[in-house]
Amino acid sequence: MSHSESRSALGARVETILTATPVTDIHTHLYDPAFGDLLLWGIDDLLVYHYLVSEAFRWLELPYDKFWALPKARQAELIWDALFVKHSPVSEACRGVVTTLHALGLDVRARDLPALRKWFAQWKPADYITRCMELAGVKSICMTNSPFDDLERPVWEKGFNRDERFTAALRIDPLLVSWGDTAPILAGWGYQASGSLTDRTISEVRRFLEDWTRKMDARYLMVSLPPDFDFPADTTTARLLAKAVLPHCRDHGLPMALMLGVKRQVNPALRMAGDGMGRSRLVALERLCALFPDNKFLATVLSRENQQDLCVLARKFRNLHVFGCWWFTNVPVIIEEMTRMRLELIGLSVTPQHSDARVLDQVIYKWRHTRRILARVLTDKYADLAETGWDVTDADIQRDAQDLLGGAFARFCAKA
Ligand code: RAT
Ligand code: ZN
Repeated sequence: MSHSESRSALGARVETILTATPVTDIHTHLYDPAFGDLLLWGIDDLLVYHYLVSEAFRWLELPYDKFWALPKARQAELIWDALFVKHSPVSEACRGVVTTLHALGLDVRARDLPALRKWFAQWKPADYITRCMELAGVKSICMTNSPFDDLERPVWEKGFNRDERFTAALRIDPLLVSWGDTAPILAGWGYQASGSLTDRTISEVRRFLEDWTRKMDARYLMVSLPPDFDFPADTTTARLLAKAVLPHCRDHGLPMALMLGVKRQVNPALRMAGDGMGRSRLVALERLCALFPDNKFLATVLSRENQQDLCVLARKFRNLHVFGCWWFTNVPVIIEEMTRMRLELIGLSVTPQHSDARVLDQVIYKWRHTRRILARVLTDKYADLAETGWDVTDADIQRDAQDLLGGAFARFCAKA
């Protein structure tokens, strides 16, 4: 913003450049089209998204099991009626559906679910993927891939031609958080793993990680952990991390993503919508970064109260990369605060957002909403600089936008 440039002109420049900069979506629950029906899309899946299920139950009176016994279309109708017809869809997850429909060119004023269904029915997944990625400005989508998922595993085992827009991340929650149940599963797959963490078991866990890292061509490994996760600690989680997972990641130059603060199944009757959250002990992450300087960590945390501590850790450890406004933090009030805080404390070596999309169409709203906030925050930062005469050129803005939308992440992953 030179002396002659108004704030609104600067804002328009930033917004135009951000919109034109394609993003690498580093964490989603979407699938390469080769996985067939595992890739969810369309109005009914948008409506039965677990974020909306928990909101709908605030109004619904029918028992949980009656709801789950209904076909998906009926569940979608109940959610539509409760959250979009009987009340205004102001929550972020509801607004997301409306933004998505609008961006797709649908008339949202009609509030006509049968008409919406008719429109979606004309699409073929292959074309629809391209359309959604175009509208979202997304160039590459990282999946969450679990060898422990019975629907997903056979597809990997059989092999398929990869769609180059979809990359993989190896998810290992069962291995790290429920070893007691997982050891026999590994044994059933031919790995000589026993309940106690003997040297033999550790090397077999490493062989398992090797096999799946290769099969998936995984870009990183990942786990979500509860608020009370500690390190070092006399727990199987901590021991498996230290002895098997981190040495594997180090040897392959792969980051380990830690998603901290989830309390699984606070209300199991809500199924996938039943997870809660808590404040994490970030001293565990501090020790991991310090004790494993040759490892790279990606981290995102659920609790708002943890966000400043996380930024400060990133200032101390260059083997830590902060990413995303995860799940319950993915609401504008918190995204804006977190993004400002991150830029102010760490600058541009951060990945401010991932979509966490579970339904393909969601990438449209997740990235439209995020880009708008990013534009506001970046404009404020540039405007502050402009007061000193430090003007940003379009090329500067482009470079910064690329860092935020995948460039900084790629550089971190490529680091030795
Ligand atoms: O945001 C979500 O959809 C959650 O259900 C979780 O999947 C979370 O993102 C995770 O990856 O554990
Ligand atoms: Zn996720």
